[in-house]
Amino acid sequence: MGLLSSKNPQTKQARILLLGLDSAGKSTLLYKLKLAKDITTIPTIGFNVEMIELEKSLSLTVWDIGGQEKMRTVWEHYCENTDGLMYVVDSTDKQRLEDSRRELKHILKNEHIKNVPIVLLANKQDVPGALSAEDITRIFRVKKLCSDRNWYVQPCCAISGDGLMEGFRKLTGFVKSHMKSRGDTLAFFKQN
Ligand code: G3D
Ligand code: MG
Repeated sequence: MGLLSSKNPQTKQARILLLGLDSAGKSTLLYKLKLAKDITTIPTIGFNVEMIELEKSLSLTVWDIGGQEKMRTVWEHYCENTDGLMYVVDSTDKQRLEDSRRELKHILKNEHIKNVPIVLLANKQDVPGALSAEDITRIFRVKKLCSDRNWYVQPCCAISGDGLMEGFRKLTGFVKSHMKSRGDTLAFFKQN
């Protein structure tokens, strides 16, 4: 695992937090994107960091913080300077949906990520009986929870990779407009 810096000096860097309960599929999807192949995952102890460049102008540094109960308490320490959130939900783990929603609701209150865009990944769509992206949107009450930011719920399967690029592309678009609006605000303050 390495943190590569982009060769193109014009490339902007965005910091993305990849969150979700343990076993949601965070590490699987990160490595699927990075290596474009399946790997055997081990439970994340501490964190993994990977750099993903989907387009020339923006490079995403994705922080995969562990989702075990004791790690969730440190999520908020990683919020500063975050430009985008990717929140992974195990769409088959109906027993822990409420836990997942509660953790998301809690982290979204963090001042550092106010208005920061989010994509929720409704993962494990390959499993029969998995809840759909629409189900997750409704059960998580996403419209209300994320009313102060851009959001999108993307169905995916981290093992096959289906939906992953779509989810990260959506987030990239959100992050670019978020960075632009933040830049515009800074420019406004400099002028006035
Ligand atoms: P985490 O990093 O969020 O804790 P992992 O989760 O990436 O370690 O994944 C936890 C388990 O879920 C792994 O299985 C992994 O293979 C499985 N998984 C991840 N994504 C998918 C998916 O889209 N579909 C299916 N069917 N399984 C998935 P194991 O058996 O190694 O615990
Ligand atoms: Mg992991």
